[in-house]
Amino acid sequence: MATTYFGLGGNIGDRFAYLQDAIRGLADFCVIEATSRVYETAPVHVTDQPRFLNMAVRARTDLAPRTLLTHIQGVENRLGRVRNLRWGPRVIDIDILLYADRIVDEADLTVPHPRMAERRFVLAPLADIAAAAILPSTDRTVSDLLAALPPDDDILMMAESVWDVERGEAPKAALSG
Ligand code: A4P
Ligand code: MG
Repeated sequence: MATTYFGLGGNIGDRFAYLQDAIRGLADFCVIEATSRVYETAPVHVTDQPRFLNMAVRARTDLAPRTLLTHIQGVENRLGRVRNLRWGPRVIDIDILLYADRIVDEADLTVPHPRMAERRFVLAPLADIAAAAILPSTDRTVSDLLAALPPDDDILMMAESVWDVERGEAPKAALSG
């Protein structure tokens, strides 16, 4: 089995519930090993849209990267993801950030995720569960990359956890928004 890291984000509807539903969907074909804290982040690229909730997930899987991509797109579609504007509002986006120490460079799949090193909304949650992970083909860890970003205080920690890894379910405590 390979260890993989996912970045999750969404900015429409009950953002906590969509994160939890996404993890539940991932658990159908991955073993969920750890989940990060949840952060509220300012939208990047298309800035005139609601603020996002972002988090990261560590999982183990038997699926090859391309098959994994097909499966995560199935989860996005089941949760009602509509693809219109690139970088626009969405109920859930699931990106493959890292897959073992593999480099994948294909037309519709790039791993490590091509923009992750510049994005606090990716690196801050990822550092919660993978601070020492090294970006393949570099000698930089996730925490090195995070420390190299320009300062930005427009990121809020919103929840310690939205998933009980031991039980494989959302914790009872209510979260919404
Ligand atoms: N694709 C290629 N590599 C990957 C990968 N490693 N993981 C392809 C997942 N998908 C990958 O993605 C478009 C295509 O990327 C897919 O068909 C797949 O073949 P998409 O999810 O359909 O569209 P998208 O998410 O709008 O595009 P993209 O390029 O993935 O956008 P990003 O880079 O994910 O950015 N601001 C904040 N604060 N928080 C966010 O989460 N997200 C975005 C989207 C913009 N601004 C944001 C956030
Ligand atoms: Mg995406």
